[in-house]
Amino acid sequence: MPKILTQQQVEQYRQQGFLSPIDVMSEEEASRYAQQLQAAEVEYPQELNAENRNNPHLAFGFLDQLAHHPVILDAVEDLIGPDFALWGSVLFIKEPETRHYVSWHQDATYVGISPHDYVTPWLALTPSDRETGCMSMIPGSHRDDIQPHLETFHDDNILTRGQAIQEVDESVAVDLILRPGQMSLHHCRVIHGSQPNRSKQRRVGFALQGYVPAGGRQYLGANYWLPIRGNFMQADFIELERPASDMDPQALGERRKANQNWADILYQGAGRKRAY
Ligand SMILES: O=C(O)CCC(=O)C(=O)O
Repeated sequence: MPKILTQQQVEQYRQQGFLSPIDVMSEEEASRYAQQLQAAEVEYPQELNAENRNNPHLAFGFLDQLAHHPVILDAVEDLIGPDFALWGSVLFIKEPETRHYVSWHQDATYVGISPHDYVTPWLALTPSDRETGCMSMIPGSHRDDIQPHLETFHDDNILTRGQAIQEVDESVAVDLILRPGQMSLHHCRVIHGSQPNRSKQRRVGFALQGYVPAGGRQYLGANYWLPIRGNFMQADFIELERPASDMDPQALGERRKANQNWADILYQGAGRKRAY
């Protein structure tokens, strides 16, 4: 018996590789989180900027709260079962009227986690629609293998290697339109991407990337995990600490450790490396 999703929604995720929209919180509450984020960006510009947006939940209490939000976790549990950990998080921010985009890709290509049964909730803190550059998904593509990705390193591409799948039937793509406080959930192998933000407002999404069920492990780098529910950890896994308060030295250390591990994993074998 699912906790908050309907059986039909669980089935839809299995068939299509994504589910959207799911209400997590009110628009007002999401706007308060967006304001908190903006205040933190002003106060700690070295820790939150375009080149430093990975794993902020390890250093900021309000983002740790989102990573443990009961609605998000109940939906995740409905999709992957009661035992899971979080691998990491990314703030996907597109500033107003900018050219930044995300090319068609499958998350599982470079992240080194096996097996491919983990899920990413993407929570909108501002409106995410066609004008602001919402995500689009190719239904059912998670049932295919990993496709060849061309590493473009294009300046406007937000992805680490600017990796892009070339052969995609865009005519079947589904746009995931979210109001602030709603989330989508996507499978680690579904093909997805997003267009630039043509609007006059920021588009802010917080991706919890991803929640991994028991039995999952990292095979390209260290097994640093934030246990979330049930039993996930294995003997050689290392537990990450939650932040006791924003930016405390322990929390910063945890985030640096996780980010260094991510860089080692995400750029493994790459011809070039960017600053994020
Ligand atoms: O925020 C975006 O536009 C893309 C995010 C994405 O690719 C992801 O969450 O896996």
